[in-house]
Amino acid sequence: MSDMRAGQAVIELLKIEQVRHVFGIVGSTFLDVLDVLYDDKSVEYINVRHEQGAAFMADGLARVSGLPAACLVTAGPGATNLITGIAAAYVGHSPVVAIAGGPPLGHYNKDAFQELDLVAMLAPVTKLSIRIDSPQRIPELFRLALRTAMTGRKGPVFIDIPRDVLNDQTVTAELGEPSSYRPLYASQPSPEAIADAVSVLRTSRRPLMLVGGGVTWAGANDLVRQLSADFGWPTITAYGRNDAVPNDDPLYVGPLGRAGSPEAATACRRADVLLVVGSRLGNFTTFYDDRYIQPATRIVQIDIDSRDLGRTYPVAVAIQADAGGTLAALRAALGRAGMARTSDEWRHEIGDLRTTRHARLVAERNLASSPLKPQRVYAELRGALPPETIVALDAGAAPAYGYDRLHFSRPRTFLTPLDLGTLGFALPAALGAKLARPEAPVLAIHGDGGFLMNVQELETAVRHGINAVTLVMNNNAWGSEKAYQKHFYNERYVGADLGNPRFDRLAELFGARGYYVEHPDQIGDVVRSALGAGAPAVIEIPIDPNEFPAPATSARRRGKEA
Ligand SMILES: Cc1ncc(C[n+]2csc(CCOP(=O)(O)OP(=O)(O)O)c2C)c(N)n1
Ligand SMILES: [Mg+2]
Repeated sequence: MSDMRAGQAVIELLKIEQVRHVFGIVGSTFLDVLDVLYDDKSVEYINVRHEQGAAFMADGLARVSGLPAACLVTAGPGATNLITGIAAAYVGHSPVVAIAGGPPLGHYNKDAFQELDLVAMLAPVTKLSIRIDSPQRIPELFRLALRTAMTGRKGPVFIDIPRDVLNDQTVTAELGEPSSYRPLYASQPSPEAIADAVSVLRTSRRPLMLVGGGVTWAGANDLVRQLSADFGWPTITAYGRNDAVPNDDPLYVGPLGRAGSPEAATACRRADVLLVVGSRLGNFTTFYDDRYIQPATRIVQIDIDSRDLGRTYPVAVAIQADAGGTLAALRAALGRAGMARTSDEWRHEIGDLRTTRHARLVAERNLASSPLKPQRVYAELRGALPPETIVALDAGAAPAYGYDRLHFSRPRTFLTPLDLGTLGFALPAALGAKLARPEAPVLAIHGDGGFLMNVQELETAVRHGINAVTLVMNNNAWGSEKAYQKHFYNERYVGADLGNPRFDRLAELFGARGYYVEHPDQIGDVVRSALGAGAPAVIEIPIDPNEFPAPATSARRRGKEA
């Protein structure tokens, strides 16, 4: 046990969880915490330009590092500005610890300055939302928050600390390791569940693994590859989870779902047993209907959380456990049961789908329009990006072409807004990613609309020396929404068009590097030099304003789809 100031207790409790960066904007409610960082340089306060940016940065850092990440903001608007980013972390199962300093305890329920019921406002987008109303409970309640964020399905938590709980208070705290207050061991599957899964898998003729983000959180990516190699099972990935499987694996077909690969969709329709590992089978992976998953397909679903087991499709076997423990147990049990490799016929079918996809993407290198089509931009990026590159995609049409067109080699290198479709996500998420892995090249991909939603964080990047690169495909429109008006409202455009400054010059005004590229042959060189520039950089590429993908979410699309 030792005595320390309350602000120091907050920092120490975060440091135990390897938190090295705290994101936010300075506010008078929590200066006791910030003051600790004047002397303690092991934690850096990344002071941003809008709290939404802080939340996306923390989310990006948590997704890339696998560790909890923290935001520290002030009461009222400081905390409400976080909400969209915290919602993104919630949808992304990302362990962000959001902390807001609040009005003094005696001012609650008086409509005081910057007083809002933040605990209620944050509750629906967090796993836990609490107020700490006595200094002595800071250690206990921080541990509750960290346990909640890091256990089972991970996710954000919110802590409201009234300013007088921090000001000049002393806390007596024991600073034990995480193992003293939260489980570090994975939950194992029941032997009966494994036996049932084995009997379903043994009857399959065309098994297919659908690999989701839970595999990466469980660190089970290698096990997926081993199972696939042992038994010849092909793999596809869930929406936005392309990095869960090395994309050059000969049995990987592609990403399923919205803007995904048609070949992965074909493989899914052909499968008779789907082994779903760490995926919710959510909206943009499946659309909840039978366009990919056929009614006769039997599903074995593995998830850490019972909430999503059998939630959107009936399952033959539901296994609530860690993906790693389950795949290891399954592999051993299948070996004991003498499970044969899947047929040559199925593997050849998969090989043909891979060949078709490859040829389709290679052909896009010949798209030579001016302005460029986004498809051509991705063809050039595939050749230019080193395999360890981390890519953050924004929402929007031009970024969406990337779901089927980017190549991933290792886990925790693909960050997307997932089913929240949050514009403004990519640039700040990329900054968080770069802080987590400073040695890795990091690229954010934006449309012009989404880029300007958090462009102010370029200044944060310059000031803190966070050298991520942002590529903006500019069609001077909210293109993805304009596409709906084009396809379903006879091109009657309302609220769809935008005007923009030159983004390369805007970047330079911020003190970042700026590049403007019109010719496809220059893309590779510019991307390489921006990634190596040792400074934050923005690359603007004007793109064809009439190139829209068919809108994806509408039921009206069904009839038009291959
Ligand atoms: C915060 C937020 N506001 C609005 C939307 C709706 N929306 C989705 S895509 C899109 C257009 C994006 O435009 P841009 O970033 O320029 O990319 P483009 O589609 O033109 O490639 C809009 C407005 C959203 N997803 N998120
Ligand atoms: Mg646009």
